[in-house]
Amino acid sequence: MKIGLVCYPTYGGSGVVATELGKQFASQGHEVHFISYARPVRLSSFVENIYFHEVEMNSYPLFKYQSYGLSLTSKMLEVIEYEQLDLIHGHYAIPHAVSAYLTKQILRKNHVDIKIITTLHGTDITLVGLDPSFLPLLKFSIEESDGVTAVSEFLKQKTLMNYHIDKEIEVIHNFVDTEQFKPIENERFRHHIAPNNERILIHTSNFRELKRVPDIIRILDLVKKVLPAKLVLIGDGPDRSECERLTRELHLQKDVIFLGKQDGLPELLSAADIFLMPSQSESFGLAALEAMACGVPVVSSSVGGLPELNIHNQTGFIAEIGDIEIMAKYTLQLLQNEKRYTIFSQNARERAAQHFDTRIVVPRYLDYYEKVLSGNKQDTMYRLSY
Ligand code: GMT
Repeated sequence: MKIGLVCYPTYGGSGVVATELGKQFASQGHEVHFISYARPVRLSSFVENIYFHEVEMNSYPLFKYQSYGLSLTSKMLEVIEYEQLDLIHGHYAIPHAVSAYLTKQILRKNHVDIKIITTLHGTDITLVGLDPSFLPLLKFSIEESDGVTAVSEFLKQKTLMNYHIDKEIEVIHNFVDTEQFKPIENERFRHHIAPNNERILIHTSNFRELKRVPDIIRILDLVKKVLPAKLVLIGDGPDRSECERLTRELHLQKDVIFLGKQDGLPELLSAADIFLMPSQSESFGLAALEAMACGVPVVSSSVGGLPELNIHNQTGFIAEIGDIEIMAKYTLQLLQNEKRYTIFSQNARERAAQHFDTRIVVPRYLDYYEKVLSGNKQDTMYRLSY
């Protein structure tokens, strides 16, 4: 199959899912064409069968605001025609589903029928798309997609309810390569972070407000009143400065380690004891899944799709948004009971491997592609000129 994957390239779950999906397809012999404004972060080196097409932004004095959606449409038209793609799969609805719709209409005029699939990831539905100015456009472009998937049952229901969408939505959860994300001994890193054998809490995100990273620093503060602990924060984003300020205010400079954006996540996650995710909104929680695959139990909020991943009192604990006291209490319950901790750690790893492993979830996307493509009775006809 020749597959076009359209995604955001930066730190963020949707780009990671698209990239890992593309790598898996390519390893199975499919030809994958990524379309984005930059090379996706997890696609740092050459991979056989993967091609990358950069969306160029043309500037012109008249255009005070450049339109990424239009530039993306032009690039999609070009790639579909010249590479003769079978389908386009957009990750994150805005603006990918809108550009895909426009592309489809333009190609139709040339008797080319390209199938478009949209995967809804989270804030495209729960935040950005709800803006009254975006809502009708988003609803329309989702309804016009040939196939729509959502990364959790929660997100599916939210989409059907908030947008009054009359369409089948297939739930395909996030996935993780459990041969890559697995418990890995990393004494050097552990000793560097916690030289006196302190317990290690960890969090990875893009530090947006909805991740509630300041809550994590406050949780560390409470945990430290009972036992020695450190907090490793991986990633970067708008809230980082506020988090550094709070760290100073609470006199935790020596205990909170800001690592910024990092590669080599399996080694770093494996060195930690607990992964914290107190998000305000989370459609699934890919970062938590990656930690679980490394055998790290998760203490999270109960929002969105998190309960579909993190099973309360088995793989970790869930609590109400903002309830940092209870999150600290749950963290301590695990850290102070070695036997219980070991069971939770094994449960977390097992849940990741048995339900969300790449080898289980990726074939579901391929099956879904086949289903959508088989709705196409006519053979796709390619014409290179308009
Ligand atoms: O918030 C992020 O981390 C980025 C965002 C995205 O769409 O790029 O992530 C969303 O997609 C991930 C992959 O499907 C999900 O695991 C995250 O839960 C989801 N984030 C939110 O819903 C806030």
